Amino acid sequence: MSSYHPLTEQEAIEIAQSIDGFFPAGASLSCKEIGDGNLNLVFHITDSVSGKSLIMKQALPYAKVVGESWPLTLDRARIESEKLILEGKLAPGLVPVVYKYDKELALTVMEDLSDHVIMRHGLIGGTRYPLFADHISTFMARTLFFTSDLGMNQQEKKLQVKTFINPELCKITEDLIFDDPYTVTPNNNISPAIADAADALTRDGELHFEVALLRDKFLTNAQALLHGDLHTGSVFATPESTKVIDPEFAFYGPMGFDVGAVIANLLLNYAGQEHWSADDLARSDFRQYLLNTIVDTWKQFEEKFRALWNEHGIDRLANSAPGYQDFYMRRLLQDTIGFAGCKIVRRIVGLSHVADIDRIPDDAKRERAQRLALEIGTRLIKLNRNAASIEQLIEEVKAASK
Ligand code: SR1
Ligand code: MG
Repeated sequence: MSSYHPLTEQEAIEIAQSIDGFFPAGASLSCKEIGDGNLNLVFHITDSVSGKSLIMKQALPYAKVVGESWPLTLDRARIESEKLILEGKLAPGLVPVVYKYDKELALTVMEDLSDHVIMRHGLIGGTRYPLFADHISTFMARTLFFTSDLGMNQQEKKLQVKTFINPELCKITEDLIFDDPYTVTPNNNISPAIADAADALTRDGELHFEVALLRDKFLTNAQALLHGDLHTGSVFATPESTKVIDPEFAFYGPMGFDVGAVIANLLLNYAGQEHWSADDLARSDFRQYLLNTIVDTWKQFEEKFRALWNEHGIDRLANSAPGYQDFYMRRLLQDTIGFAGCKIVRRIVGLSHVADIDRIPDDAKRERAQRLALEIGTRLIKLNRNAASIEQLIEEVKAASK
């Protein structure tokens, strides 16, 4: 079974049975393909007698969301498994355990997190995650700091840049986030109700200037090893636990792209709260919770990143130049805000949307949510290089919501 082909559920069971010592000998396993993402097959394999279970994720040689006309490298499975293993060392307990990686089959076998829910779905259902800001800020501070030139041997880092070169997946991001929303292309997915707002995106020179700068940063700034797709669909959560999954877009890029992704997806849920009626107190309360989570996430991230730098910084000049750390952190905040804006805009007019908005059944409310998200996204993009505090982001969100 070693040459590459998409697995059947029965074949996935046979592979699971061959993993030494995981399931009891002779166990009668069940398997269900549960992948609901854009790119891969995901098999959930269980043994009802022992209660043991695992997940097998197999890359397809094309983007599932579009079909075989969009070929995609299988090497992303290697990148994902190697990044997950590294994250497990840098941020223990915050990612699933990898049991096995099969290069031929582009297959990663990992811990089953079925006792968690995809955070995007949890937020849509109104669940709050009081420990999320603490967990995700730890994850980002540790994975970004210790893979950057501030926190690891700078020659080893260059070798790691080579290992995690990921041109095909980066191209998806470059097109879908930093190009398509600002032009007319059949790749976009625009509701007719917001055609005027989408059209405005293609004619806004000030916006294009800022997006071009952010695109350049994404293309050229190998600052740290990113997760690369850190939205709330890449997080399994319970109120007590957070597990980051799906790092197949990992590559060396600007740190603010990961931090911005987290904030963008909290704000997409914020916009999706249009679902509830305007006088619903619960709506404004949940929105306030989301804004508080954004502020906590940034503040805790900054505090933890600075603490790691002060304790483990390896770059003499970066450690000692007066004002350098403050300058670096301010630039990182600005990048975070700019990338957050880009990630919001792409989920409204680009190829791939989010359920936080699209699941709103009422046409008028969904349109209001889309327009609000675009207003927030474009404001953040225009704010980015002038920002000096996370509170300025919150002010823009509040101004857009009026
Ligand atoms: C064709 S892939 C579309 C999107 O899904 C992934 O989660 C990434 O966000 C990508 O842009
Ligand atoms: Mg994914």
